[in-house]
Amino acid sequence: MAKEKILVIGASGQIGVELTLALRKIYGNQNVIASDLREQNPLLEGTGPYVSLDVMNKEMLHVQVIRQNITQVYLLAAILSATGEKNPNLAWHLNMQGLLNVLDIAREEKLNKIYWPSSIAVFGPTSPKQNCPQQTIIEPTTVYGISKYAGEFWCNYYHQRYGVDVRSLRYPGLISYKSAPGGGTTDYAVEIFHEALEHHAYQCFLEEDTYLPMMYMPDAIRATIELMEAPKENIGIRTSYNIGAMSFSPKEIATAIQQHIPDFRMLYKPDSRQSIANSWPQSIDDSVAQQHWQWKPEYDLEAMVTDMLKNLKAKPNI
Ligand code: NAD
Ligand code: AKB
Repeated sequence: MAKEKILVIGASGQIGVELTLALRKIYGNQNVIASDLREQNPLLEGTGPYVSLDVMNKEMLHVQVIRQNITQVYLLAAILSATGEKNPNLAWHLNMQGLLNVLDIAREEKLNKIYWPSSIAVFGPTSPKQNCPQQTIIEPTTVYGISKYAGEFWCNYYHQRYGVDVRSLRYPGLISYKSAPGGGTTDYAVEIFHEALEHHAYQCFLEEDTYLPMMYMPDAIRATIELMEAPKENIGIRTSYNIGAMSFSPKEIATAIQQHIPDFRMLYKPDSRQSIANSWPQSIDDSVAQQHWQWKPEYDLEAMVTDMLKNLKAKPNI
């Protein structure tokens, strides 16, 4: 493998922690530089270099890329759906300008590869609800979804016009035990585990029959690495690939948890996140990713619930 030097921006977040650790295993600890606006996540401490970095400060970002001989950037800094609706201007600003800063530097410094995640939030109420296809009507109604859809076309533009090898996945809601989620509509599917173990009860902010596309973090990390390692000629989609794994409702995940914690009780008190969830598809068609780079998820609802509870019981302080 050619020597790569990777910068992960937003490394202290829900995905960043696990992706940084996975990349360090592949490329070597010293070759993966974690960076974030906030302090280093404790799980990253002692595993490799960390720099404090604001992706909005293009000059400082450029200096770091040159100084550290960076060849690849994974850009994870963003404001997610629920937080974005509280401050739409800030969400648009960070989600767009952060991406444009990275794409510009990638073009100028001829970086090898860029990774930037999109989301199932690009889809809106007019997209198909079931098995939502790769190409379909896309009319997002959240600022987060609008920023992701615009971002996808910026990636496509920088690829076509400047040859930047930027790759992207439309992640579903991600479920993980190592680091907390950062302000999304699908966060209930992580919170539920902590509350189930601690209090044997959870008050869900979505209605019981709200189906959403979801994925367990190990599958998301593997998908990301498989996409990034796929031969260039296999990457036929330069906006962003649909990927799927499972679809469930709050009621279904509660029932799956009750198989392990029989007295677990679920209460429902929908809030403003309900309308965001209602605007998204319930399940995703990822057949294009399957064809282009052989994507295949491993975890279904039962396997994910079993693994989450096993890990959270073993390390309750995570
Ligand atoms: P997160 O909120 O947990 O982490 C984002 C990180 O970016 C945080 O640690 C934050 O401190 C950092 N950050 C914020 N502003 C920054 C700035 N100006 N400069 C540098 N760092 C900054 O988010 P996440 O869940 O890890 O998501 C990462 C990416 O994946 C985002 O683009 C998100 O839209 C996308 N995504 C996530 C999910 C999910 O379920 N987690 C689903 C779909 C897409
Ligand atoms: C969110 O809920 O905002 C994220 C996402 C699906 O992009 N988890």
